[in-house]
Amino acid sequence: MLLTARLQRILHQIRRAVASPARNARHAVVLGRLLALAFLACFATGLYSHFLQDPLPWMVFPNRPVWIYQLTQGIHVTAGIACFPLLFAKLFSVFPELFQSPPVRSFGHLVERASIALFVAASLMQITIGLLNTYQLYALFGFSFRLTHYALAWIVIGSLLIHIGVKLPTIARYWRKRDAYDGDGTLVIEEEDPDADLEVADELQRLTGRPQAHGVTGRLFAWMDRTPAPREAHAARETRRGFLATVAVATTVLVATTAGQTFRFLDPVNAFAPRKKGVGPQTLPVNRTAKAAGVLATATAPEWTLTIVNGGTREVFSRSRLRALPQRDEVLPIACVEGWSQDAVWRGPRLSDLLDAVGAAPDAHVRITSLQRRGNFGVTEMQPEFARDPLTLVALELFGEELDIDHGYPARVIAPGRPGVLQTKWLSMIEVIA
Ligand SMILES: Nc1nc2c(c(=O)[nH]1)N[C@H]1C(S)=C(S)[C@@H](COP(=O)(O)O)O[C@H]1N2
Ligand SMILES: [Mo]
Repeated sequence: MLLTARLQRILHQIRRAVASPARNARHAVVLGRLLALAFLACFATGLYSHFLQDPLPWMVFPNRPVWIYQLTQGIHVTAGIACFPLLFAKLFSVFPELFQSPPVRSFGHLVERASIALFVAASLMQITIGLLNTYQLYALFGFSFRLTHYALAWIVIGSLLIHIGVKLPTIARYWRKRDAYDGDGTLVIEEEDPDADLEVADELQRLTGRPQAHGVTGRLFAWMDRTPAPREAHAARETRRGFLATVAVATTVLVATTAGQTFRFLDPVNAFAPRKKGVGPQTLPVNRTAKAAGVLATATAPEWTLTIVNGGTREVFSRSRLRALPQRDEVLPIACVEGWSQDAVWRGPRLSDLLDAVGAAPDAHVRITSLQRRGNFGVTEMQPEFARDPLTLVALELFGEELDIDHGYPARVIAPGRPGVLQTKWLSMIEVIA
């Protein structure tokens, strides 16, 4: 009993010590709304990206506008980056809640705190590995980035829904600004569970012989003496506004200086993104070079051919035979899962024409095999909506020049609306699989 009283007293004092006008339920709701928006945007665009790479058999994907994946993945990575300042600000604003006393009031309260702990841990992990991935550091993880990110996404969204459900009364109470502030702009604080806190305060008063302020914002009450002088109320207001302004500026600057890797109009101020438009061979960034993929020798071999297979039918295309086919010019973006993207002008025969050469059915799925033997992206699959898209090319040229070896020479796939990982470079074989 004495021990719990002492623990409660310590918690209570910590809470009073860390209380601040910037730490309040209204801020938690304002930041929570923005975070929920960012998380939902990341979740939806993340599912889209995941299923493009791992489709369920019945799934059919849109291929127009050609930049659809550029947009969804740009939103995914940009919203994920915005989560850093927003999440830290949110944690800052609810920090005193960590020291609630009593720490556990009921079984429901225990579940609530556990779900929030899970949510915080999972979302911190999620945005951190996501950010590392945009710097291509996933090789450091020792686990599959995509599967981990996908599994965590469900944990984040599930615990977020529980969190929103649990906090619904607070969210509703502080949703509208005019309900959260009184006539002269002073924040109105309502205790979530005043009885519990009152009990603690009474107990402490009994123990210490001194009156105790109660509540999450106990110190605020004490400091304002419940009827704050105008100067103090003004100072509290300034603190609150200053905090929100800082978060807004930090988030805006961070987004503005990184989103240029996706959104062209922000390219001039792209200072901190891992990628910059126009930087790379033939002015296009490269993820994996021919050297890293181990294809330098095979890709430059004069006897290189591309084989198209449909069951027993096979056609072998040398470079000159590919060149003899009708050539198409298409402007299509490379849109990497890491968030960078860039439009480029590609030239080569239609994949559809090559599939016709072996009599492939219009609804055939195909497997695309690269010269690359190591790594994950050497073999990819393509659904018929992409394989038969008239814009999908086996590209031989980029920006009017022969493909650079790092962009997939002698030939690569380029299709609209697909993640960069599926735009296979250094082609060797294309087979009908179903
Ligand atoms: N064979 C092969 N193709 C590949 C890759 C790879 O590692 N191996 N990387 C992919 C990825 S992740 C991207 S974003 C694009 C990048 O194309 P670029 O290097 O021409 O810009 O190529 C894709 N094609
Ligand atoms: Mo990529």
